[in-house]
Amino acid sequence: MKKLFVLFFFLLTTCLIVCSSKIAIAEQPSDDEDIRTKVMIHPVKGEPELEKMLFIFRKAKNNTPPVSAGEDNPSYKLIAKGLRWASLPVSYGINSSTYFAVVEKGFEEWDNWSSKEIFNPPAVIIGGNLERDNSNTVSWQPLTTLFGSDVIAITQIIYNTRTKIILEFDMAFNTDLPWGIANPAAFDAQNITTHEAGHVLSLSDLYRLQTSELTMYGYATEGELKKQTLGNGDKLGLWSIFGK
Ligand SMILES: [Ca+2]
Ligand SMILES: [Ca+2]
Ligand SMILES: [Zn+2]
Repeated sequence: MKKLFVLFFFLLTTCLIVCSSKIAIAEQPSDDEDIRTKVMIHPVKGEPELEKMLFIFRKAKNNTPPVSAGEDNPSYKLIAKGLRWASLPVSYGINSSTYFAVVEKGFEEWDNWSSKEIFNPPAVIIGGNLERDNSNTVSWQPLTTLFGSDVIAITQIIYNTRTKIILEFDMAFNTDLPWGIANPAAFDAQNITTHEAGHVLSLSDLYRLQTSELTMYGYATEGELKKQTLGNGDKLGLWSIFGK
């Protein structure tokens, strides 16, 4: 009788462990599922071959990354194979004097790991929008009304679906949230820029918790700085587009 009880207890414990680990696996967000809710694709008026793709960068949920998460994770995801700028370097303008230098650093982090010159030094601009106007812009704008109060930033790229040439990008940072430079209570402008610049290169977001230390991980928090420096997967993605 005692043996039977021990066996029963053993089976019950095993079942509980297996079941709970199954649930934990099921809760891991898959890249594709999450991307469907955070990427919007629109046609471009009067230009039937063109498409706009909008990436929406949201505040992190309180998920604890597994111990296996690290900067050496090799994951990356391309928006589409063969999508590219017709010529380099890409020129762009920034509408903020406060964050001008750190935004440039965010873009240049990708240049630092490539033998290609990908981005020109930025220009000072006034305004900035998400319009198809042949000008690549980085601007601070209120985004909460249109995209929700957890939206940190958005990046839009416009490309030709037939030739796969990227024609334009526009990036906007939500002025309804606190911004700063290495300020624990605010979103770090360089940290967020480095991530958003990955979309300009045609890299997509990653959502699996194992990728949480990479620049292209699709969530960020106030005070976070880790996206300023590329991880292994980010570099592998960069090199898959431009060569090493
Ligand atoms: Ca450069
Ligand atoms: Ca534009
Ligand atoms: Zn993103």
